[in-house]
Amino acid sequence: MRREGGVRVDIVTIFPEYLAPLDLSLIGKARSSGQIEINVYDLRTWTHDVHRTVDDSPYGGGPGMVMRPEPWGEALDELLPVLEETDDGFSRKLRETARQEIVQPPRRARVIVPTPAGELFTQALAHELATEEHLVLVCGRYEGIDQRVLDEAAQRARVSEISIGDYVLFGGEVAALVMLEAVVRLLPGVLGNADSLTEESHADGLLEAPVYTKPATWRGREVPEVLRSGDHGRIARWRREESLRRTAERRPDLLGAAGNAGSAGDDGGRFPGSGTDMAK
Ligand code: JAH
Repeated sequence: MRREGGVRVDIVTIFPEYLAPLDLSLIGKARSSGQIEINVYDLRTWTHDVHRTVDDSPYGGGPGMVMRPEPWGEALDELLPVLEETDDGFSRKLRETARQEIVQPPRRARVIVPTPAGELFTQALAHELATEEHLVLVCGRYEGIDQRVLDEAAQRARVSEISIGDYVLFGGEVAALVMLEAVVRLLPGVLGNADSLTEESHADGLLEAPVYTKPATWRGREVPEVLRSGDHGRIARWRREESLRRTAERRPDLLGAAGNAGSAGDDGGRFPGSGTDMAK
């Protein structure tokens, strides 16, 4: 059973072994400590023919195969609860109770479909997904899933087709792993405080400054003096400047984003591209 405030994740795929990394490291730990429930299902369990067929040729022609709707339909029938909603947003079952006490209506599940044709996955979306109580990740293969599956699921759940970037994979499994990793590390109690602070520092939408550890000199290369100075104000200014320099160089698209235009602080007219005495 899901603990209060916890999250349940169901993943459907024709390659359950692809999701084996979810047993490892911090996600594995979050699972075994009950902070998150993750279930992986083989789509072929919802097939009925002897060959356990999940694909067929595309209507309209074209290359490759498309995932047939029937197994997906049965899978989602089983995984998505049917919530009979009334106009007030409450299921009939909860309606009487809701009149008497403050009770939240049951929240519909969130279905995530990894696809290169989706909206872009961002840290903001990771934060949003971390507030859900039931995520269903639908991993397609081949040329994708018959669209009617997602259209029908949208009557029982909130369906989002999501891309993790502009490239094509063999299927949605690895993209599902990426999204889950981004979400699980945001769940309360999964990370220590130090890491939560790292998250805070990303809130300004800039790339992080370079990092160093001991030894102070390695193969003739020195750690920048400022980081060993103990002057926390100077260190903060240096990191800010390095962040801005990196962002301008590697991701100029991020500098137009809210909060960053004209936030160069004391490097005002020099930034970007003017040389300073900073280590590089
Ligand atoms: C490929 C189903 N944005 C990354 C991404 C996500 C999913 C897929 N490809 C790329 C994919 C084939 C079938 C999904």
